[in-house]
Formats: sequence, structure tokens, C-alpha cells
Amino acid sequence: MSTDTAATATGQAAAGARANQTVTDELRKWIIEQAEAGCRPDDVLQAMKTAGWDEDVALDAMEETLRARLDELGPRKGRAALPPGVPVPNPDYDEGKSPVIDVDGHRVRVVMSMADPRVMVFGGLLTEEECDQMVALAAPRLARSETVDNATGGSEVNAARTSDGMFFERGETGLVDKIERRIAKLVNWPVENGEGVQVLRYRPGAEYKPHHDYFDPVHPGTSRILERGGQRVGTVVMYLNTPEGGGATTFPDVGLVVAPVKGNAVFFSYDKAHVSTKTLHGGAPVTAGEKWVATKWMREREFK
Ligand code: PD2
Ligand code: ZN
Repeated sequence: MSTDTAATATGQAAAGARANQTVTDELRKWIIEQAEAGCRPDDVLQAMKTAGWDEDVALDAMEETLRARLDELGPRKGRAALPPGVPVPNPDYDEGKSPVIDVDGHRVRVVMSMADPRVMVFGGLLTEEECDQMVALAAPRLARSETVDNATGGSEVNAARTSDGMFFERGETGLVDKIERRIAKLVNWPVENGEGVQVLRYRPGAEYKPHHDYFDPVHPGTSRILERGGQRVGTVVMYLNTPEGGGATTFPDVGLVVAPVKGNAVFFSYDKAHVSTKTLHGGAPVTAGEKWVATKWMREREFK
């Protein structure tokens, strides 16, 4: 639609009402027609302004009209249908029973459990000694962290994540293997579906800006990434120390803040690669001392 055509059409649709800026049914009909013909909202607004409409009145009219139209169409026609969810890791926890989950003799405490988004906080997933050993193993191998390059499926250094990191191979050492098997049993998900553990170190000022851990299907590099085990469906972030200040893991969609406490871990799962899972999360800036975490991401299928 050209702006001129729209201006003429709007002019005809609402010539009488425009003088006192009254939104008529005729104008509403015209707004719906433009939207259903695929016109960009900016162009519709511009056309109305050119035809003499005050910008605020035009914006209100567009919003009110299109909202009412979506309600009229109902949830199915108004929005694209979401894909069905896939199976995800899920710990055995019955809130009416014990808050301690025994994993082969290692007792993990359930500190918090939330259904939507699916988030659990575990106390004592790792012992103090295991945390210290993970830090010692990872420290000599740290390099500036990379995140996935969405265009190619490769890696890139990303300004949103100002930490240093390294990856262990799955089962690389006895300790790594033991922790991976503990997590697999705790969340009921095959150890083979796990990516290698990643260790990150954040220094003061470092953070991990909010993101989703699944791979966004709209990015061109995603299909290549998914060849190796499908989508990510769950994350466990283990705290290897207690930072002196800052460094919480935040879930902005639901206002949840998980304090980083040595040996504890936050688990969350996502059954589709979609914002509706409410699993947007980030690592808040460290304000004093260092923060060390180990992350285990889990895929739909075996990660080879
Ligand atoms: O270190 C964290 O708190 C954090 C926050 C968000 C880690 C990750 N994401 C991650 O490793 O995916
Ligand atoms: Zn993350």
C-alpha cells in the first residue's frame, strides 16, 4: 500500500469524523483491512497522520481496533499455533514427601521448585571439595568465553558474556564423570544426552546478559547445531563458589532471583524453543570477588 493511496482511502473512510478526531466504525474497518492486507503498522499510522489524524488518536485507534479484532478471532486465528512440547528432564520430587533426593547415596536438598517455568534449586548438589576440585581443574584452561554464532552455528566471542570459560569433554575425568552421572540420575535424563560441562569464571563487573539456552530456530546456523543431538531441553548451573557480591542467576520473565551459593545448583527445562517457556535467564553482574559456575546443558537425544 502506498502512503498516498492510504491517505486517500482514510480520507474517504473518515472524512467526516476527522475534524473532531472521532474514531468511527468506518475507520476501524479500514484499519482492519490494512492489517489483513499485510500493511506495516508504521505505514498505516503514517497514512492516518497524512490524512489529518493526530498521532496519539491514531495510535490509540489502531491499538484498540486491532486488539478487539484479535479477541474476535480467538487465540487460534489471532496467533500462530505453537509447536507441541517435547519430553524434558524432570527430577523426582513430590512436595508432599521428603525434600531430600537421594542419588546413589548423595543427598541433594530441594530448596525451591516452580512449575511454570520449570525451575528447581538444589542444595548440596556438589560437595565443597568437588567444587574446589572443579575450579582447580578448569583454571589453567580458561579462555575468554564464546557463545554460539547464530549465523554459522560456530562460536564467537560475545560482548553479552564477559566471563572466561572452558569445556570438559563428557566423562573427561573421574570427577567430571561422577558429577555428570549424578545429574543424569537426579533429573532422569540419559548421561549421553549431555553436552560436556562448561566452567565459567566471572570477575567483578562481568555478567551474562539474559538469554535463552535453546537454539533459536529462526537463526540460519541452528539447523547445523541441531544435527548433534537435537535441541537443548534442560540446563543445570552449578555454583562452584559463593561470590562476595552479586552474580545471582535471574529469570526476568517471572522475577525470580537465584542466589549463587557454593555447592548449590539451579535446574530449568524448556519443552520448546520458544519464549513461552519463560526461561529467559541471565547471570547478574558480579560486584565483588569472583563467581565460578559449571553448566550442564542437556539435549533431546544423544550428543555425539
Ligand atoms: O552464571 C550464571 O548464572 C548463568 C546465567 C545464565 C549461566 C548461564 N546462563 C549458562 O551457563 O547458560
Ligand atoms: Zn544460560
